[in-house]
Amino acid sequence: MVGVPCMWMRGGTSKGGYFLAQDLPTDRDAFLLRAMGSPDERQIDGMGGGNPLTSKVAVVKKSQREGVDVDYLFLQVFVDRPFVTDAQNCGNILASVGPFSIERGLVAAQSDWTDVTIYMENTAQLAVARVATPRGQVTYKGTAAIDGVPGQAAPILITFKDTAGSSCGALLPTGNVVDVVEGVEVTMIDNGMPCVVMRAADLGIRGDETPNELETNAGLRAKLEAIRLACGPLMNLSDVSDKSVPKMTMVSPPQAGGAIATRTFIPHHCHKNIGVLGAVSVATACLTQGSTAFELANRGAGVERALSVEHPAGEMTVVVTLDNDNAVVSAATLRTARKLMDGEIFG
Ligand code: NQM
Repeated sequence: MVGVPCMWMRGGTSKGGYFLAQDLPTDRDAFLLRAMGSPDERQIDGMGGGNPLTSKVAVVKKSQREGVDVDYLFLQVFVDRPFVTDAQNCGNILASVGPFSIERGLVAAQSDWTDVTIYMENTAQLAVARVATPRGQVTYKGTAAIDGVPGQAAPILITFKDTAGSSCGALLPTGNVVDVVEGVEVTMIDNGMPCVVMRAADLGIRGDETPNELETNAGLRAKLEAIRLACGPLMNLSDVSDKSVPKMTMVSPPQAGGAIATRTFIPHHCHKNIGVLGAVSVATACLTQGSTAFELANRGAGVERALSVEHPAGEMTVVVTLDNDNAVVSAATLRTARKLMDGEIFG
């Protein structure tokens, strides 16, 4: 049996396998399902951790594009279903793409920081990740902390530009700030991640429940899935039965001095935190007049605003820059990453 070179890494609050594109076999999806141990709730026969956040893959190659260092394709390997999808991006797994690219020799490290420009193939957009490289070597050690990850690590600042309409073709794919779907007012928005933003109260929850409490609420799950299936075609995502988008975010007034409180289904499990681009889209909804989040949010002021998006394990701060029309033109967030294993994987 031939092993495939692979690095296992934590990126932000997710983890998964990082591959060079050239190393993946031609039966890529079947191989990845075997490697992760899917479909199986526990993924006992593979590397996956029995949760969508630990069943993720990054495929990276040197870019041929002008001014771009590497191309990154994100793949979500479903846990309990035999699917691999490229229909979403992932800003958490993105956090380790910079270090991985330097470690694999695709990008030359500078001293003391190396900016890696990454083309995100899933959505045809760019991100820049600033990686700590003291004396020209990647380091994962540092003093930055992010909620949802124990301990401290080197900071990785990620900046996104022009993410509006990443998968849906427009920031507000229906052309409306609010639509009523299955009797619930929703804001369908895509500023890097297609999200359906709903008031928690309209779904009969408070908004401060634990992910476990929400996952065991069968009525809520059924309602969210009915709304999601109806929203997919309206968001230009066509039939989303076998896709991991749109994400379903329920918002409520901030509970810890932040901008907004969130609980997000991604889409069948409740996120223990919130996705990076998911948070950028929700922060954008907070700043979009008339949205389901607008009146609930502490929106701050000025052309540059730090919005603290609260989630079950703390918060994620999204720094947004606005243009004269108050539209979000760029967003930045802080992540950390760690190399966990470098070796061969067998599928
Ligand atoms: O929204 C989970 C994660 C994500 C996605 C998901 C993400 C993002 O936390 O950019 O990071 O929503 O599937 O890894």
